[in-house]
Amino acid sequence: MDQDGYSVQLIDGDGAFNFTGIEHFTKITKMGDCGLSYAVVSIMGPQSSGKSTLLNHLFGTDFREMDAFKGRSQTTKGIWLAKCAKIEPFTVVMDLEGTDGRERGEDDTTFEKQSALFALAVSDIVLINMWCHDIGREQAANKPLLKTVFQVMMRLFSPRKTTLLFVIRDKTKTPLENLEPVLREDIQKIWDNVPKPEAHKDTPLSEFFNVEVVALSSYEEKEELFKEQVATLRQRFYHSIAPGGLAGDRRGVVPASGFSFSAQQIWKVIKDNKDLDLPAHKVMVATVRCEEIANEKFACFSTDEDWLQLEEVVQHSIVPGFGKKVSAILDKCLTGYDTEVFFFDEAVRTSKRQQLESKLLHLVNPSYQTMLGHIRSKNLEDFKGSLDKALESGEGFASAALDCTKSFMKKFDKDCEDATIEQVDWDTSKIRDKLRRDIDAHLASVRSAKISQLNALYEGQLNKALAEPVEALLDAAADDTWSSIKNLLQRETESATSGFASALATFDLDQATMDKMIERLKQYGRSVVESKAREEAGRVLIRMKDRFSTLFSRDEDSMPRIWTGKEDIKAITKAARSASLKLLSVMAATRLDDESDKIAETLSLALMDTSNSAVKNRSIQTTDLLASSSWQEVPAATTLITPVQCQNLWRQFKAETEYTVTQAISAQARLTGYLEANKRNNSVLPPPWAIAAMLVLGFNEFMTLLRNPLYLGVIFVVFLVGKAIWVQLDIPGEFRNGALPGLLSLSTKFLPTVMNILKKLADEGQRAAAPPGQRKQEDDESKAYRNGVPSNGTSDTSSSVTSSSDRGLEYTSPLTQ
Ligand SMILES: Nc1nc2c(ncn2[C@@H]2O[C@H](COP(=O)(O)OP(=O)(O)OP(=O)(O)O)[C@@H](O)[C@H]2O)c(=O)[nH]1
Ligand SMILES: [Mg+2]
Repeated sequence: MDQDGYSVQLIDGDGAFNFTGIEHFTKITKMGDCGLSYAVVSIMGPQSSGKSTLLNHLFGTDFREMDAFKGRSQTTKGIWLAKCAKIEPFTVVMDLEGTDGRERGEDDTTFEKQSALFALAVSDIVLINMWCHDIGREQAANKPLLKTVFQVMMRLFSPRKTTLLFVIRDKTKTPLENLEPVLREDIQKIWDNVPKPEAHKDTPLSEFFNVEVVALSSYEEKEELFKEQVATLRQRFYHSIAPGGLAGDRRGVVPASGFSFSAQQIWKVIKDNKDLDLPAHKVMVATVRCEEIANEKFACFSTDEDWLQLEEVVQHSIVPGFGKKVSAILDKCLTGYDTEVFFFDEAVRTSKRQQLESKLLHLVNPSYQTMLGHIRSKNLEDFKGSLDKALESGEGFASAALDCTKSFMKKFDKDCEDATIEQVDWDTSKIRDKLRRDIDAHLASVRSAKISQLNALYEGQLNKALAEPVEALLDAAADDTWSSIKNLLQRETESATSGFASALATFDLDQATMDKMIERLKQYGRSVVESKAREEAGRVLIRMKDRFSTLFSRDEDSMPRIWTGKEDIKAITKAARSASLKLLSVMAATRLDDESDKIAETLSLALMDTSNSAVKNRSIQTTDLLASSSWQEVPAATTLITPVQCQNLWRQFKAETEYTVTQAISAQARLTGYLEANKRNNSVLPPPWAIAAMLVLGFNEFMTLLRNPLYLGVIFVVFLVGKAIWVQLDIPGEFRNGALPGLLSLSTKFLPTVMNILKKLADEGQRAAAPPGQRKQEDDESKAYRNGVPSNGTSDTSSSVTSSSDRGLEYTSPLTQ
C-alpha cells in the first residue's frame, strides 16, 4: 500500500500529543527503517495564507485546505504530519496551525510559540509562508511570527542550523531580486531587536539559520504558473539532506525509529515550558530507544525457540557444541540490536549494548554452569572407570592415577572450551578445581582401599605362614623353640615385607608412610606369634598332660609301654614330668627379643628338684620362687603365664597325672605278684612232712584205688575231660583281661564247649559200633568235610593216618570259632 501523502494529526488544537497516531504513522510508512536518512519540513505562516494548498501541491500531501468558495477561516488546527510523495530521502512535512498575526509579548505559553519552537526543534527546513505585499511593511502579518521564531530559537541549547525558506506568495511584478534584499533587511531588523541571552548577544543570524527566499505566483489567479513554480521548488527538496542540500546541518537529528518518541519528549518539554537541551534530548532519546530496543531483543532471546530447546536439553545432559550454539543465538540478538541502534548516540548505544549483553549472559549463565556441572561429573565418572580399567589391567597405581588425571583434566579443559560462549570469558577455574579435588579424593579413597587390600593380603599370608608352624613349634616345646620361632618370624616377616614394599612402590607414597606401613606389617607378624603363643598358653595344661601321657605310656620307639615289671616307673615319671615342665617353661613367656630369662631354671628348681635338701624344703622353695605375679627380668607384656599360675598349673597337672602313675604302679605290682606266684607253684614241691602226712593219711584211699581199678579209670576220665575243657576254653587266656570279663566270657562259652566235646565223643562211640565198610565210608565223608572238598573215594592208608592226626585239629576247631 502506498502511504505517500498519508497524514495524521500530531498535536491537536488543545496541545495534546497523538503518540499512538505518530507510532502508527511511522509504522505504516516504514519511517523507523530510515535511520538518519530522512528530512523533516514544516510550514509556518499566517492563517489562510494558502499553506496547506502549497504543501499539497509541493509534496503531494492531503492536508485539509480551506474551501475557496466558503471564505477565509482557520482550517488547520494544531500540527499535522504527512509523508511527502516520491521524494528521496524519506521526507515528512508538518503543517502548522496558522498564526493570527497578533503580538503576544513575552508569554511563551501560547500555542503559536510552542508550535513554532517544536517545528524549529524537529525540522531541517522551515517554510515561512508570507504575502508578497507584506514585504517592507511595518505591520506585516509575519513580523510577530518571525520574532517568535527568533526568540524560541534562543531557548534551544546548541541548536542546529535550520534552513528558513521564505515563500513569498502572490508575487507581484516586482522581481525577486528586488524583493529579497528588502526581506532580508526586515529579517535582520527583527533578529537585531529580539532580546538575546548574553552568550548570543553578538551572534549573527546566519549562525542559526540558512535564509533562502522563493517567490510564487498566486495560486488563485495564475494557477498554472503557480504549479510550474511549485514543481521547480519541489526539485530543491530532492536529496535535501545531502551535503550542500536544502537541509541545514544534521547534528541534532535523531534516528527515524526514535522520531516519534523524540517528538513526544520535545513537545512535553515545550509544554512544561522548560528549556530544550537538544543534545541532552538526543542522548535521552538514544537512551530510551536503546533501552527499548535492548529490552525487545532480550525478550526475543528469552523466547527464542533454539535457546529454549537448548536450555531444556542442558538440564539433563551435555549439549555438544553448547558454546557455539549459544554464541550464535546471542550473536543474532546482539547484531539485531546493533543494527537497530546504529544511528543513536554511540556512547549510549554502547553502554546499552553492554547492559543487554550482561543481561543476556546473566540469563545464559545458569545453563552454562549446569553444562559445566555435567562436564565435571561426566569427566569424573569417566575418570573413575578409566582408573579402574587401568588398575585391572595391572598398571601401577601411581602411574595409572597420573595418566588418568592428566588425560581427564585435559578432556575437561577441552569440553569446557566446547562450552565456552564467545561473547564472554567466564572463569572455569572454580569448577576445574572442584573436579581436581573430586579426582584427588577418589584417588585417595581408591589408594587407601587398595593399600588396605594389600595389607590384608600380606597380613593373611603372614598369618598363614606363622600361625600353624608356631603352634607346631610350641607344641614340640624344647630349648630352641623360641629361637626357631624367632627365626621363622624373621624369615617370614622379611619375605612378606619385601613383597609388601615392592607392591607399595607402585603407589608413589612418601618414604615415611611406607616405612610406617611396613613397620605395621612387621608388628602384625609379631602379634600373630604373640597371640598364637597366648592361645597355646591357655591350653598348656592339656598339652602338658598330653606330653606326659605320651612319654609315660610309650617307650622311646613310640610303642605302647607294657608294664612287665622291669620298668623304672619313677624315672619314667620324672622324665615325663620334666618334659611337661619344659613345655610349661617354654609357654610361660614369649621370647621374641634377645633378652634371656631364668624361667626354666626357676621352674625346674621350684617344681622338679628332688634332691634331699630340696625335698625337705620344697614347700618353702616353691613358695619363695613362684609366689610372684611376674618373672624376674621378664616384662609383663611378654609374660604369658605368671609364676603363680605356673605353680597352680603344675599342681593341677600333677593331680591329674597322678592316677596314670598309680595305675601303672599297680599294674606292674599285679603282674610281678602273679609271676612270682606262678614261679612258686611250678618249682616248689610240698614240704617232705606234708608228703609224709599225705602218705600216712591217704594210704587207705590210695589202697582203695589200687584195689578197685574202676575208680582209677573214672578219675582218669574226669581228668581228661577237665583238661580238655581247660584247653578248649583257654582259661588262662580269658583271665588275661581281668577276672570279670574272663568269667563272663567263660560263662557264655562253657556250655557250648561241653556240648561239643560230648557230641564228639558220641560220634566216636557210634563209629566204633558201625561195620568196617560203613566206617570206611564215614571216614571218607568226614575227611571230605574236614578238607572242605568233595572226596574221590580213593584214600589210602596214609590218608587214614592223616585223618587220625587231623582229629586233633578237629578237636581244637571250636576254639578257633
Ligand atoms: N490569493 C491566494 N489565495 C490562495 C492561494 N493559495 C490558496 N489560496 C486560497 O486561500 C485559502 C486558504 O487556503 P489554505 O491552503 O486552507 O490556507 P491555510 O494557510 O492552510 O489556512 P489555515 O490552515 O486555516 O491557516 C483558500 O481558499 C485557497 O484557495 C494563493 O496562492 N493566493
Ligand atoms: Mg492549513
